[in-house]
Amino acid sequence: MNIKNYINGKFVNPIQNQWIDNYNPSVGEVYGQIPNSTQEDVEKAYQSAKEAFPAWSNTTLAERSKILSNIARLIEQKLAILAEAEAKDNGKPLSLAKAIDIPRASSNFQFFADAITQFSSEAHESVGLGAMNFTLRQPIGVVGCISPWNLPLYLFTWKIAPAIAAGNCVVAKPSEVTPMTAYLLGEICNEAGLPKGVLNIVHGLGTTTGQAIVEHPNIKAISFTGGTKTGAHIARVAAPMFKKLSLELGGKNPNIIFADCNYEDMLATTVRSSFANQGQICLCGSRIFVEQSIYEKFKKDFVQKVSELKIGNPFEVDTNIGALVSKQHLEKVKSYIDIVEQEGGKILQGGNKVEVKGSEKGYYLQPTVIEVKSNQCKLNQEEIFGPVVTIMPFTSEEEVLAMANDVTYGLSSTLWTNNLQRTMRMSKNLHTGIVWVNTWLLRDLRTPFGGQKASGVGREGGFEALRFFTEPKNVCIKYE
Ligand code: TXE
Repeated sequence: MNIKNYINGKFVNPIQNQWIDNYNPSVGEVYGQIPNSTQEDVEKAYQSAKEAFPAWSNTTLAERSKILSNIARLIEQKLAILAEAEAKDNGKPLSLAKAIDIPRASSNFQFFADAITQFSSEAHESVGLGAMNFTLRQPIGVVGCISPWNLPLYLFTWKIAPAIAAGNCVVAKPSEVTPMTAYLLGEICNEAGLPKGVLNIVHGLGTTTGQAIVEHPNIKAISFTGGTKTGAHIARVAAPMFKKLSLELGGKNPNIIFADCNYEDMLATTVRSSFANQGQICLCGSRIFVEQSIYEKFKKDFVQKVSELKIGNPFEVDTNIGALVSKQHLEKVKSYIDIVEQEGGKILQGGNKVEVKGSEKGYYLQPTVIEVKSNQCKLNQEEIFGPVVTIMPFTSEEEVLAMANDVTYGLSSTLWTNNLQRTMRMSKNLHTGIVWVNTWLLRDLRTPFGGQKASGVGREGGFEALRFFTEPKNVCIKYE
């Protein structure tokens, strides 16, 4: 199954005719090829976007809103096809793609179809000076959107929807590891009536295709989600070009559990926040801290629940844990399990690769629970990004707050307590861009989304996203 680039509303081969294998991780086999686009392909995509920009940026908000709603509706209509494509490309359970990934991709477009009709600006009267100021928020022009392999269509559309809603035209690159649903989005955009050239999708490696987008002199803003190291590289390339940058990077998120929590709710949600999407979500609570008085009980109950999770082929209806996204990622995650002893840890559950019947060559790993003695160990300091969590006890708020904040990342925290004063104290002092209290991954798309420290720069979501994708201009008129 060869897929093509989507440029100027058409599906085209890469100019240099370079291709990369596309794997189905659940069976460990190549099932297609994707373009490894070069700078020439990116230039062609840029030219299409540039030509489409004058008309698109002058399209009425009502017209833009209608087209984005069409895209949202068509994604919903094609849920089954898109979910199957996602599960095949990423290895995640089909049930998860159906319940989360694809519906959220549709919501991303519907949300910004509505938001753009409500996005306003400010005026400031210079009283006594006979002057009036108003702020224009104009689209930037051609922008670049680069997304990762963990939530492919979900994160791809989370960038594209606000970018085009705000009147920009886009050169977008999905991860080369999970290109399929991005490819299918092209046809949906044509069917939805999106004018050609407004969205262009180029496939290929980050170091070639992604790099060409970031260093293109006229692509004036880059919205990126992916690894922290890659984000730092992109910032080095883009900074001297004074491009606007939105960087959503890795996380090493604390899950802090006090004894006064709603225990059953906490336990069920903690299994999800630990292992959803095989733990390949930057928001997963990968460092679990439990108040001493319930630590032994939690340890026993949590290990029991984790042992009941079903590892299987993503297309089996009762699969909870599918395949990891690639062989190299499986090896990377396993390399952390292999150092548990030397890091002073103890594997309480899991830790082994799994051979799934009928999918023997797939990339499967048991959900793994590791007890650690110190927050300073590599297992608590580095993003593993797989079905691996650590647990350790704490005895006071001060102690757990210090450990929670003592990492380079600052994306999200989860806090389980019913004590209001403690909730406010902890929420105000946790160094993360998001704090979930008595829940996890409950998402209101109006809220600012993103992290601090090594988890990135800038925020996505709601009007934050529309501000990122527009340039504010102050117009000051003297009339007296
Ligand atoms: O991200 P990459 P990957 C973390 C997680 C994971 C690590 C690598 O730790 O193990 O990042 O994951 C493109 N110029 N997260 O491989 O490599 C690349 O082609 C321009 C957290 O997915 O950063 C892909 O499209 N683009 C994250 C995208 O960047 C480049 C979710 C992400 O690739 C590039 C996923 C370059 N030089 C991984 N190099 C989160 N926060 O959600 C790569 N790319």
